[in-house]
Amino acid sequence: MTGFDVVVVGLGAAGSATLLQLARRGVRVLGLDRYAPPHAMGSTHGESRITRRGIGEGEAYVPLARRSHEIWRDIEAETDAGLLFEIGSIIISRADDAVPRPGRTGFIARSRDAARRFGITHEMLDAAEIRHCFPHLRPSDDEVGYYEPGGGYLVPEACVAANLRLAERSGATLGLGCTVQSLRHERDHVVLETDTGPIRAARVVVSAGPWAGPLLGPPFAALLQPVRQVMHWFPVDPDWQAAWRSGPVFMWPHGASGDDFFYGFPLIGEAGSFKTADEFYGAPTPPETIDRAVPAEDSARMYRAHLEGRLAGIGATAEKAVTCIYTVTPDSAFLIDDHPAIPGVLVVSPCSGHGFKHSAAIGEAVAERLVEGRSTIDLSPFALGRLASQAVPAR
Ligand code: PYC
Repeated sequence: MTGFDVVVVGLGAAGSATLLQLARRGVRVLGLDRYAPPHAMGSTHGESRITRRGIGEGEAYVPLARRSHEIWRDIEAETDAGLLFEIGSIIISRADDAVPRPGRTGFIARSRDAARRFGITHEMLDAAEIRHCFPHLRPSDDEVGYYEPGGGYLVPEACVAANLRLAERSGATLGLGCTVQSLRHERDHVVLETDTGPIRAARVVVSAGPWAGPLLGPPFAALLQPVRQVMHWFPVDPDWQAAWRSGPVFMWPHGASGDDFFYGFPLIGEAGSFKTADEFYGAPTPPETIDRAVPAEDSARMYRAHLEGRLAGIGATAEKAVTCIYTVTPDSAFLIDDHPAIPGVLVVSPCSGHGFKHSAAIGEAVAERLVEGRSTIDLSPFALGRLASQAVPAR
């Protein structure tokens, strides 16, 4: 196959957004995926993803989250799809978490400071106020909340499907069920060897999530580590469903170090169970060999470690549990940069478990970078250089 200006490899959150933005700019673009997105094999499934704008992971992300909300509203208007639900978001943590510190601790302080700096509407709530506003959330007296009324959740499968539908409408070609086996630079183009034959293009965007590392080779194979995660759905008692349906999404660092962490969603639609998860940074697990079964004991541990005593009106036995994959960098920040050894290849890995909310704007920024040579939103904080000497996840 020839005749494409750009091939996007991997059509999850960032890849589908990039495909759409390139097609809208008149670029002859082909999108490849080994499955048929939206699918449940990578990092873009599970019915919901948190979104918020006062981004405690770093102020470089704030413009991405804000712009993404605008783009999703535009896509909703074009497609009639329900993508973004601004039902509020809250981060609950110990009051001393209001003091900035590195890592998960200080998350509230960094979120609040970002919100102040960028004029994002927010409120600080004490424990009694949290319990009053959201009776199903039961912080202890020494905990506080950072509340953003404009936070909420995105529906990842609907976002990806809408991106792909609109991209095709703008002229993009989709190659689904196609696996890219290798990439190499030849003269003035990149050759992608795939299981359906070679493809040539001037530029290639690799947004292949947990499949990116092995495809890209050094140094990315060591820097992008796929890690298994589990999402659990627990039932809500009928008497509590109204409270649970009204929101917000929540993130809750706790424990002595503040490094115990879980997050969750309200009841969505007609569902009688809510989604919740913690984060686990065990041994890297390639997507091909990841154990997708979840033993009941995993959900029982989730209940005991995080939910019991903090959430009211819920059952102790999960109704279902589903695995997904984080692709983790050593510093948990995004990695978006040119491949130093394969000219023409741009690596787009907005990852480490906090990427979805930024993905619409990432797609736009990557398209601008490819078409115009620079992006309106600065992507330099996500450059490879910062990781040059790190190959092992630090988290
Ligand atoms: O980025 O909001 C987020 C998030 C919550 C849990 C994992 N990621």
